[in-house]
Amino acid sequence: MAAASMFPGIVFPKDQIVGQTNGAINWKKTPCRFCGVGCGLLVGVSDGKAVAVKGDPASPVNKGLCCVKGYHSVMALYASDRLTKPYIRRNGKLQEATMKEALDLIAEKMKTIIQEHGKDAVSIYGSGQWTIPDGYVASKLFKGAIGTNNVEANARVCMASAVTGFITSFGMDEPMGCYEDFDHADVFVLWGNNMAEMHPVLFSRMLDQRLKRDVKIIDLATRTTRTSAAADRTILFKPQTDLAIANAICYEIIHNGWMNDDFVRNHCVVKSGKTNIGYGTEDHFKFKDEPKASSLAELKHFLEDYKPEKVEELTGVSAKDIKYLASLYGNPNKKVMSLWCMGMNQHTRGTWINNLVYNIHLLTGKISTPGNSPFSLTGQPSACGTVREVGTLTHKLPHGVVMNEKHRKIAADIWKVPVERIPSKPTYHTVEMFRALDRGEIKFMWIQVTNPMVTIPNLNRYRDATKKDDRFIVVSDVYPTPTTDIADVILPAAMWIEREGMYGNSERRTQHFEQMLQPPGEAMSDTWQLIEVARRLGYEKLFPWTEENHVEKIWEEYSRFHEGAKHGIAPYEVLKERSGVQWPYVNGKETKWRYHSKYDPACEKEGYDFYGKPEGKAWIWIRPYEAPAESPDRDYPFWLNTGRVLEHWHTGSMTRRVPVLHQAVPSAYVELHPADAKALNVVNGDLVKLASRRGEIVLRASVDERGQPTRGQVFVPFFDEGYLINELTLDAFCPISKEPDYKKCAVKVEKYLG
Ligand SMILES: Nc1nc2c(c(=O)[nH]1)N[C@H]1C(S)=C(S)[C@@H](COP(=O)(O)OP(=O)(O)OC[C@H]3O[C@@H](n4cnc5c(=O)[nH]c(N)nc54)[C@H](O)[C@@H]3O)O[C@H]1N2
Ligand SMILES: Nc1nc2c(c(=O)[nH]1)N[C@H]1C(S)=C(S)[C@@H](COP(=O)(O)OP(=O)(O)OC[C@H]3O[C@@H](n4cnc5c(=O)[nH]c(N)nc54)[C@H](O)[C@@H]3O)O[C@H]1N2
Ligand code: SF4
Ligand SMILES: [Mo]
Repeated sequence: MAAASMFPGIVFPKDQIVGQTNGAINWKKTPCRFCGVGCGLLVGVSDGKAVAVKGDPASPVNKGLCCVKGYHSVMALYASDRLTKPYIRRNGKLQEATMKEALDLIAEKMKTIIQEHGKDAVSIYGSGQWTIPDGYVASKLFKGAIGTNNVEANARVCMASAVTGFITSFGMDEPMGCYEDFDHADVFVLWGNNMAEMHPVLFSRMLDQRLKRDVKIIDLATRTTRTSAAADRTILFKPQTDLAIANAICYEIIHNGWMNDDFVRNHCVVKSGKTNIGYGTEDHFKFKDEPKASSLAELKHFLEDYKPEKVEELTGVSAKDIKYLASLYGNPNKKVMSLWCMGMNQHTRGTWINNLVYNIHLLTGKISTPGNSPFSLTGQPSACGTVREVGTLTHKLPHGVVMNEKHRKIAADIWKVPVERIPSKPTYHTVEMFRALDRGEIKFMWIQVTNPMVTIPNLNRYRDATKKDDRFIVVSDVYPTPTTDIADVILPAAMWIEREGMYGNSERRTQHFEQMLQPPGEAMSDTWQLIEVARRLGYEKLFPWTEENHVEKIWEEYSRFHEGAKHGIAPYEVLKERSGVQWPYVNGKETKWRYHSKYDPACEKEGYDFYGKPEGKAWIWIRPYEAPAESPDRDYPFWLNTGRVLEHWHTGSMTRRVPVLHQAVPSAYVELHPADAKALNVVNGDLVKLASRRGEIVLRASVDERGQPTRGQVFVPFFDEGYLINELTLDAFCPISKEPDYKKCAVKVEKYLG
């Protein structure tokens, strides 16, 4: 399998790193910088340089294995155009400056903008690649010190639907299971995630099980990928119709008597919510769901519309295949793990499809025990650890939500600020935050560890917004990007192991890394940049720590938000010592499966206890199929789907600077189905023009190469800043999670004749 490389580790040839080691290599542990799998790495440091990487055999995540990005990760520190100095835009031009000038200017701008336009005119847009201390300091500064809820992060465009899925079904965020489920499940159903390329080490872990036992891997997808090549079955469906497929599976389960009656009676309630909920494409869009008590009888009645034969045409999946899928879930002797990522989250009904996959597991009682696991995979190394747990979203606090007075009091108490300082209303979710910048309500935005001028949907509108006259944009990054291009101030950041920090991965595992290297030039950690500005704003008392002790002190303070059996986190010393520790960490013990008394000390009753919800009962939701915001029509006859490739990380700012990764996939392309290519008279390598209602792009056709979209669909990866596919995508989102749908919009496709 090409997915995960089996090399024992890479020591770079002399021409790639100047000052090659003379022998003594000091190995130190860290989580990988890249994906949410959170592999443990050992980085070899010699003469102040990172010179080698191998998988950490002590890490329960990857047990010594890495993928190509992990093995090459440290090379991403050393490209020749690393940002080492700050820049300030003067008379329209970015000019070198000193760190003091840059930090002074940021603080001064924030002060005057707050004075003239109010607190809600300043904002921060961070990342699931923020370390936990970065996110914690950002939240404390903006929510606790300044007093605005203008805090968002790119995990909104990645994991928000997963979060609202968890909250609406279970009342608490993050998976009940863990990676050990891979070692127990008999059936793996992948709901539109390309695991071979995006979560390669977990994919290898799954394939490894197939070598040892009788397991089945089902790839349910809208596009054939490398994952399909390794799966036992690929079932292709039409975009968005996973909603109907999940309901049809539930229909079959109930109809065939495969429901676990005892489990459902004792541990679940049925709810229904609003329907026809819109798409959020207009400014100021608002939506609030209203859960209503429902019943199994109503669910059964509702599911009559989803008989497999009735949804064949809508979904493009035969009744036979749906029945086959249902039989896997329904078999009482099989343990089932469902896995998903952006196919289900970047979806205008993202919360609903998360709910519906939980329904399948709840109806069959296959949940919260080893191998029975609806498992929402995370994308970024700390979308869980930072954005979800620290709560760097407009409505969130490190414990709970801003709307809840008790939660505001907890935060005010720990932060030592007046409780009135923390506003009780959320302001803007990510898309609306960029709209507010465009409208002029927001004047100042600080962007850290994210590259939105490549990754925000409907990009033309929001790029124009950043360039408006009285907007002030600060960008902290490690390399020049399309986002640093629009900055008024660029701050050079210390990257990953050039500073100390923690990440938290998909399976509730928190991982610490120490500072192993000196950052280049004046580069400074994102945490410390924020602290420097906080002090200039007059909040030195709230951020009293030193450069040497701040990470430890922040951890101690932050831990107070997560005490107790439901979310206790490990002390600093334990984190330093081990290759990751899972929460809830209770009395020195990790919790691997939540909501079952056998594994979870927070359960108050014997057996299952879904203690996030009243009476300890999980919610089964009645959620219909509703169409996407934009579908192909006469003028724009193709689906546009977008995503990633194995070798590159997101916008390619790091991986395209690693020669081997860059050479593997040097530029973006558009994948076409061979029959569509033929009809368009296009062969591999020809230039093709794609146009949506929002923008157009010309790129090289890829036919029968890595992936293959279904007929009537094209796929473009977004790693190449030379081809900004988000100029074409639509900023429609799930009304509950506010996560945009990057997987579906309508485009026209033609051969480009120059
Ligand atoms: N190599 C690499 N690995 C990464 C990343 C990276 O940049 N590079 N990024 C990380 C991050 S942040 C993320 S979020 C993950 C993303 O991981 P994935 O979600 O696995 O990857 P994507 O390429 O974004 O999405 C691809 C899949 O979306 C599915 N899809 C499209 N439309 C629909 C639909 O309507 N319903 C369903 N159910 N599926 C649909 C398609 O089947 C397609 O294969 O990867 C993480 N891992
Ligand atoms: N079309 C389309 N668009 C998408 C998606 C899609 O599937 N399709 N997926 C969405 C998803 S799921 C995600 S997660 C986002 C990801 O989108 P982004 O977060 O915008 O993409 P990254 O390339 O990860 O950006 C991280 C930036 O941080 C910089 N960086 C690295 N280390 C550090 C550091 O220590 N400090 C600082 N300050 N900077 C650092 C990198 O150089 C890079 O510019 O993209 C979203 N956009
Ligand atoms: S699978 Fe993810 S965490 Fe593991 S080495 Fe690869 S990129 Fe890093
Ligand atoms: Mo993501």
